[in-house]
Amino acid sequence: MTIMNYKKYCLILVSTLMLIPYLSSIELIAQDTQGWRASDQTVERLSKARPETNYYEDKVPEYILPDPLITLSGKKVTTARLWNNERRQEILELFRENVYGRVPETSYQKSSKVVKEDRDAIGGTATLKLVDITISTDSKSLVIHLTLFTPNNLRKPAPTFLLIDNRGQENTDPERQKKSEFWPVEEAIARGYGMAVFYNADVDPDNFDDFKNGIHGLLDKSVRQGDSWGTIAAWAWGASRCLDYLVTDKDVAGDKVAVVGHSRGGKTALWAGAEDTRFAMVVSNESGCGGAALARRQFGETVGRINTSFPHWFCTNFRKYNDDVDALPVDMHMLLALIAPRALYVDCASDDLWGDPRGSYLALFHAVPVFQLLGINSDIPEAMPPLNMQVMSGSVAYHVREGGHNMLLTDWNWFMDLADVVLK
Ligand code: GTR
Repeated sequence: MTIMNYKKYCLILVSTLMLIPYLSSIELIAQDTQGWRASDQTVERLSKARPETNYYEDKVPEYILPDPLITLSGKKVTTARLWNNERRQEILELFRENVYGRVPETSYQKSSKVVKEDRDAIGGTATLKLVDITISTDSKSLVIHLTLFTPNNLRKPAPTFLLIDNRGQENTDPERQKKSEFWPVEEAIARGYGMAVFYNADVDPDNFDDFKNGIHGLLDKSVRQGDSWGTIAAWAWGASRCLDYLVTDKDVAGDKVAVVGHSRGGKTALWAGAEDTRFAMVVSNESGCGGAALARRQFGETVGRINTSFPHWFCTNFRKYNDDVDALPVDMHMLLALIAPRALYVDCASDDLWGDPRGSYLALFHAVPVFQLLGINSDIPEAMPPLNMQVMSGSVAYHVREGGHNMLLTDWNWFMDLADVVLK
């Protein structure tokens, strides 16, 4: 099935329902229009591979989500003013305290230097810049290597995607000898977008060494606390340092930068967008647990599991909820609400049940009231869209792509469809 927007999907749904009296088989209708659900074979196969993990919808426990629009003191948030002045900050603090951790206040110096510029890249269609962003304290320093392509034929600064690369530099070859759908520069340039990328390990290596290496080694105080930042918060901070440079580059529209991440990078993109409201758009590709997926559903990867497998990603306070996720004072719909009213794309893949496509959609659904409060005309149904069909409404969009855990050109094209509406 090809891509369709939400309006078209609703039109088909309504016209199909009107046909009900004339069709002999209701099953046929259900198949054509029903929202995505995981195939039974996939559920069985994944359950066999990980018997301790729940992949069955009917085994999802009952849960109650905290209301993003009621303050801790019980006030109903009915105005944008109350959201902006009180509730947003309250939720941000809850995520800092309980999930991702706080950035230390240690002072540091920062400088950026364009170490290579080629105005004739990609057959003359683009300008390439390699930028070294150096972060230093009195005793140590590290360099974040930013690669940036911008289209040459635009008469104005380009809206730009900044990818947090968690997959290795073979996906982001500045020479364009190796091409990867994970970062499809040529296609984005052709559609009028800049493409920037940094490698997450430049900021903090993705391994647990008790927070000695990377930016932790530069900025952490000697004794870490339960709310000290983890590696995801460090990567998100790195994305903001790249944005510091991008807003100064005359080829980039600094107020139109979208931060994009896949999986652990998707968790990071969401947190970067929550912490740094200069990002005009956030793309969370298959971010799963600790990203867009509702933690309380305990479907696929759980809080207990992720904190055990990846003890460095979150703050240590998050471990308190390993066996009692209902005690968590937030859930991930509130993280998505922190992006409002800016643009937000959440997507999943049909075989990636570990990342809970339904839980991610529901998080978006339950975040939408905040977008509405802030004046965005977003309205999505509680039922999921069918496979390979995009729901786009106001500044939010969602799709489930057929296939496995990855970020492909198909996904990027749909991200750019939302960007065409909100960033151009
Ligand atoms: C998995 C992890 C997920 C996801 C993924 C990835 O091992 O359990 O949360 O982040 O890695 O980043 O590809």
